Amino acid sequence: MIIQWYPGHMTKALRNMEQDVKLVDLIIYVLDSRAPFSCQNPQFTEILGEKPIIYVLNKTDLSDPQKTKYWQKYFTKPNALAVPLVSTMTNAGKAIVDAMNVLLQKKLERNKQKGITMPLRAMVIGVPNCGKSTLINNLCGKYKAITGNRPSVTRNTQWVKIAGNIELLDTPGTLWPSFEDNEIAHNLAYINAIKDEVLDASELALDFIKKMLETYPQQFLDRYSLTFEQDKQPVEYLAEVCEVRKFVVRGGEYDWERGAKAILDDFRKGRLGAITLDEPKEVVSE
Ligand SMILES: Nc1nc2c(ncn2[C@@H]2O[C@H](COP(=O)(O)OP(=O)(O)OP(=O)(O)O)[C@@H](O)[C@H]2O)c(=O)[nH]1
Ligand SMILES: [Mg+2]
Repeated sequence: MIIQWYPGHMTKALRNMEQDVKLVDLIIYVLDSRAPFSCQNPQFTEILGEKPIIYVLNKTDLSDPQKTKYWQKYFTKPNALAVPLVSTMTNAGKAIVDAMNVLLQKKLERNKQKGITMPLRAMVIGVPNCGKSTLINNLCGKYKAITGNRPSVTRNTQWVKIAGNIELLDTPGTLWPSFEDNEIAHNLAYINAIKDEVLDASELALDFIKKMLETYPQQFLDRYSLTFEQDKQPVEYLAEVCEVRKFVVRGGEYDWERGAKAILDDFRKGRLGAITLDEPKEVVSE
């Protein structure tokens, strides 16, 4: 299946980012820790330039802790820190403020010496539905930015003030015009960064089952009390899920779409257990 989703509001959002980046001291780049590599927007590289970055590996309540450790190292670079996080947890934002203080230490000291009281500004960016607005609300302790469990909830940029003379810019989630790597496109679809309406749920679920059998077979099989058999095809597993769940339509046919959506929903809500879709790419030194 070829996956494509690049609505007009994302082009606009990106153009705004090109302007707003000039106003900020730092970037808070939110990645979904279940697919942090896939969440990297190739268009950002040029826009962000040399700005310090906090990579937030968000939703670690849903991802594989071993792989998160790897990705944390991977995204720790000169001038960039990586922070694993659960943005929905009270006080989770403190780790971000701490990271901000580390990355901007020199600037903060200079400002202090000169008696400058300018606010620190950060732009919060990332793919749709990765938790940008939730993180901002966590940091300000109030529901200032609209959130929702579907992609493209935030449609306009919005400045939000938080304690410590810090201002955060919420931005709409953005993707890029074409996914060169189909696996990346699929990972983004599985984590619900791509609108479900542009996807074929049954096809997506079959691809997902194939991936689960390769990477987390036991977690997948256990969820539906299925047994592994060599040569059993994804479609046969999907049929069994429909059977177990009694997803049958009139005439006794399986309700394939309902079964497909149930599997994707189980993954998205963490009911298949802790799963990370992006495999470590290379050895990262300790
Ligand atoms: N399990 C879990 N869910 C989270 C976490 N952070 C955010 N969410 C949920 O993810 C969904 C999307 O959150 P938003 O903050 O609206 O995401 P966003 O990045 O602002 O999305 P757009 O504005 O659409 O780009 C919401 O249902 C949040 O409750 C987390 O750490 N763990
Ligand atoms: Mg948002």
